[in-house]
Amino acid sequence: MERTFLAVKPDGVQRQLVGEIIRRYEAKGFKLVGLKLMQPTRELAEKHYGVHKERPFFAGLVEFITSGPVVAMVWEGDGVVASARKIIGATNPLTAEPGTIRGDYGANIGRNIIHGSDAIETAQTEIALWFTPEELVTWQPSITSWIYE
Ligand code: DAT
Ligand code: MG
Repeated sequence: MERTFLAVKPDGVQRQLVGEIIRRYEAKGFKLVGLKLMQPTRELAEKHYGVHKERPFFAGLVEFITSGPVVAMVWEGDGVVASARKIIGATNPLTAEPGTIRGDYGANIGRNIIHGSDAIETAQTEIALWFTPEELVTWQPSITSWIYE
């Protein structure tokens, strides 16, 4: 089954949006298989955002993501990578559609509340970067047959 990596960023945690964000993915029917509150090290942040290391916003981005606790999560479900990104909305909260997390709660590209993997391969890399295999839980929600035919 497909998995994605999501992280409520320090702004989302400070703004007390953790419950609201988890609620959206639970309500959609996705399965939570990993969850932890942690303050990322600089090393982890630089690896996570390595693809952006030449961009002018990289230093500020790493500074921001390491500035406080984040809620790191792994969610599972059919098509979860693309669907989770749709629920998150566009990178810039000012252009993100209302109804998306960034569209509903954000007002600045550098404070866009949540990270989500952008592809299945990226998700696998990010899950391995943020979680050990033992931290991921195999379980069967009793409602599965009401979510999938
Ligand atoms: P996304 O988080 O939607 O995948 P991204 O991978 O292009 O977006 O960029 C990673 C993060 O970097 C993004 O969530 C916020 C920050 N960022 C991107 N573009 C930026 C910009 N032009 N100015 C400031 N921060 C930016
Ligand atoms: Mg990205």
